[in-house]
Amino acid sequence: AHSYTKYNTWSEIEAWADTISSSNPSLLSKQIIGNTYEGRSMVLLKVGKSSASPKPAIFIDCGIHAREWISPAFCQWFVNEAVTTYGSDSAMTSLLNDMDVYVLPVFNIDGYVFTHTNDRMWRKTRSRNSGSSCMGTDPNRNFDAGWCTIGASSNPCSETFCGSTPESEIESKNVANFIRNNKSTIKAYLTIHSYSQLLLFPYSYTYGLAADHSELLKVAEGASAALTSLYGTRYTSGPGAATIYPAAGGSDDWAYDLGVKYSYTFELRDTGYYGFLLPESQIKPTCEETMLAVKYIAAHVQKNL
Ligand code: 0X9
Ligand code: ZN
Ligand code: ZN
Repeated sequence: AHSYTKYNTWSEIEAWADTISSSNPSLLSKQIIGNTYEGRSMVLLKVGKSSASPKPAIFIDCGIHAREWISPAFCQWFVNEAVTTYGSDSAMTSLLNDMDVYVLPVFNIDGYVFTHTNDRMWRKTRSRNSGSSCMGTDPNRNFDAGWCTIGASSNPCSETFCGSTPESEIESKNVANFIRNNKSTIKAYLTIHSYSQLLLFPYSYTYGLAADHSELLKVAEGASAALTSLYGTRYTSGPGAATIYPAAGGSDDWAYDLGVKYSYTFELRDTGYYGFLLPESQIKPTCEETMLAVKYIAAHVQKNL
């Protein structure tokens, strides 16, 4: 059965998305943005008070990398916090009155399923590569942002294989199409990964600084401070290339260059003791502290609409 404090399977998440959206029709709606390589439906939840006119929005995705299980757990937590605190928490109420939040609970569903059934440490998609017996592409090297120029591999057997072309993966294409189609409303793009306790922003495909570098840094530092205030978890913020490593083809850089100014990558707990195998006992504290950072960024975006 589904629980917010365990790592749910894809079938539990899919059923949860149905239940929570039917139980909260005034705040939640569900749509399918396309299918995965193996034919699963990519479920997207729109969280926000219904309104006659289109609202500005924040897009959040989780589970780009299959083995980073704390990430989908956070997206589920966020949706639940939104529906349970709307009407009592003033920041959440104001946010959902003024904006919509699109939440993609699992981006790389085929990979996520594979980590439950075959290989807990799988990272990539599960597509076939012509001329190779190695499977999958790194979805976070598959976006059209300096594609495959640095920190990515053209070898299908690599964990950072960039794919045969930008958006060669149907999952990347579906997400990119959704964001392109809603470009005029999407004001922020947040993508949730693990691990390392970092809050990254563009660029990662170059050491050059983003045009909005100083604002992005200031907001990241405020968000990190909010996160730390709960349990003392320490985060480092900065541009991807200098803070973690240069790596092209990421969704954050792509969204930023499309015009989504507030583009951030979270690397959640921990710093490597458990790594990708973060115990379920850490789901609640990790999600609660991350909520504070996400709400800090959201409030800044809302204030600057
Ligand atoms: O390498 C990645 O894709 C991310 N780290 S992870 O350990 N979750 O794989 C960092 C992504 C930072 N942004 C870009 N490289 N664009
Ligand atoms: Zn990742
Ligand atoms: Zn809470």
